Amino acid sequence: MTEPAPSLERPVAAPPAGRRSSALAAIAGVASAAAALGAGELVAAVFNASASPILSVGSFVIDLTPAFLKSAVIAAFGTGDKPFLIVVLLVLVLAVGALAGLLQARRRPFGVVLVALLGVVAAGAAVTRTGATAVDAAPSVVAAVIGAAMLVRLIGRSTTTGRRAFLRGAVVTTAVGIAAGVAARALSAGQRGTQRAIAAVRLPTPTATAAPPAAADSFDVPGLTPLVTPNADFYRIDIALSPPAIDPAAWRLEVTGEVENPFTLTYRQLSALPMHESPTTLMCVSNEVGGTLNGTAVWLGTSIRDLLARARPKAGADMVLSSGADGFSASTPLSVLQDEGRDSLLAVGMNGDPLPQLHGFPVRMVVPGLYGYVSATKWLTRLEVTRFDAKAAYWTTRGYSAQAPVKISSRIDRPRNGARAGMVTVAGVAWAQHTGIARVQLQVDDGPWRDCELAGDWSVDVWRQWRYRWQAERGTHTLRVRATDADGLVQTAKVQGEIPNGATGLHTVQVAIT
Ligand SMILES: Nc1nc2c(c(=O)[nH]1)N[C@H]1C(S)=C(S)[C@@H](COP(=O)(O)O)O[C@H]1N2
Ligand SMILES: [Mo]
Repeated sequence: MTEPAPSLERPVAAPPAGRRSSALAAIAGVASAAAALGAGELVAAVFNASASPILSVGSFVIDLTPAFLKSAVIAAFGTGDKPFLIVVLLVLVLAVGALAGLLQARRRPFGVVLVALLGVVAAGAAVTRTGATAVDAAPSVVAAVIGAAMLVRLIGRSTTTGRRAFLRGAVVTTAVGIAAGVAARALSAGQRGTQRAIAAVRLPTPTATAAPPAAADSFDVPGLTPLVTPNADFYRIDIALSPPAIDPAAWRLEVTGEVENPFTLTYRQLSALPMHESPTTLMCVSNEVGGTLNGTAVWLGTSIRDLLARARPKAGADMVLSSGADGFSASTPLSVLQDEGRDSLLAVGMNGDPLPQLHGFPVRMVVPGLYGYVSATKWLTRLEVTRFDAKAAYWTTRGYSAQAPVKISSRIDRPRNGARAGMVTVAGVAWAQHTGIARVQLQVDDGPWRDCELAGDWSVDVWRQWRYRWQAERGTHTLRVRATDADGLVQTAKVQGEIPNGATGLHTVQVAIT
C-alpha cells in the first residue's frame, strides 16, 4: 500500500476554478472570432470585396445612420469616419466572440448559436446591399462555420488539455485569423482589377480645354489653399465603406424614367461623346464653417444637358435622381441640369487623370453650385428623370433637404499661431459657386470690417483666394471673415448647423502673435 502522491497543486493559491475557466472560455471565443473574421475577409477578397462580412455590416450601419449621427461622427473624425467605424465593429465582434466563448463553456450549444446568429446578420447585410446576389452570403457563412468549429474545438481543449497547450492553440488560431485578414486586404481581387483598369484608361481628347488660371488668379502665400486641389489631397465623403470596384467594360449608364427616349450607354460610348474641361469647386454639406470638406478640380466630362436633351424629359418632370453603385442617390433639379449657363458634367477625368476610384471611377456627376449630396454622384449607374414629389434621395430620407444650393462662405487659412508681430498676411478662400465672390472682408478683434484683396476670378464655379496685409501687434487676436457674392448677398453671421442643408456663420479664429 502506498500513500497517494502528495498533490502538487496548492488550491489556496490558485484562482477559483470558475474564474479561471471563464477567462479561458473568453479567450477561446475571441480567438474563434478572429479566425472567423479572417476567413470571411479572405473568401470575400477572392470573390467579391464588397461581400466582406465586416464591410457589409458596416454599410448596413451607415445606411441606418441618421443625419445628426453622421454629422457628429464627421465632426469628430472628419474623413477618418470609416476607419473609426471598422475599428468599432471589429472590437464589437471580438467582444461578442468572448461572450460566445462563455456561453459555449457554460450553456452548450448557445455559444455556437450566437456565432450562427452573427453569421446570419452579416449574411443578411451582405445580400441586401445594392447590386448584391445570394452568393454574397458566402463569406459570412464561411466565417460563421469556421468560427463555430474553432469555438467547439477550443472550448473542448480548454477543459481537456493543459493551460499552456490551450493558450498555444488560441494564439495560433488568432494569428491565423489576423494573417488571413491581412492577406485579404492585400489580395482584394476586385480592387486590384480596378487599379489596373484605371491605369489602362486613355482619356478622350477634350473638344474644349479649360482656360488655365491666370497668374493673377492665385496668390503665392504659404499656407493658403491652392486654387486647384491635387487629387491625392481631395476630400472624400461617401457612404461606401469600400469604394465600388467597377470594371469599365461592364459599366452601363441607364438614362430612364419620365423620358420619351430612354437609353443606355457603355463607357466606350460615353467616352466617344464630346468632352470638355471645366473647373468646379465641390462642397460637402457636412462642411462646418471654416471646414475643409471641399476641393477644386478641373473635371473632364460630357454635358448632362445634352444627354437629357437626347432622352427628352416629359412635361411635369422636375428632378433627376442619380444613383451610384454603392446604393447612394441624389436628387438634382432638372432645371439646374438643363440650365444653358451651367456646366453640369458626367465626368471621367479629374485634373488630367482618369477619375480616381475614391472619387467615382469610372463616371461621376459634377454640378456647379449644389452640395455634393444632391448632385455629385460617384460610381454613377443611373439617371432617372422623375419628380420631387414622387422620389426621395438617400440623404433626404435621413433628415437632409431634397434641394440644397451651396451657401456662400469663407475661410481663414493663415496665419498660424506664433506668427511674428509686424506685417502679417492673413489669407484664405471664399466661395459662392455659380454666383461668384465679389468682396471679402476681415475684422480684427472688434474693429471695423476691412476689404481684403481678391485674387482674379478664374471661374464663378470655383472658390476665390483673398488676402489681407495686417499690421499685427503682439498678443492674442480674433480674426473674422465674411464674403459677399456677385449678387450682393452678404454671408450671414447667423450660426446654423449643417442639418438640413448646410452650415452658416462666420469663420472666426484666435491667433497668438509673438
Ligand atoms: N455614389 C456616391 N456618390 C456620392 C456620395 C456617396 O456617398 N456615394 N456622397 C456625395 C457627397 S455627400 C459628397 S460631398 C461628394 C464628395 O465627393 P468626393 O468624395 O469626390 O470629394 O460626393 C457625393 N457623391
Ligand atoms: Mo457631402
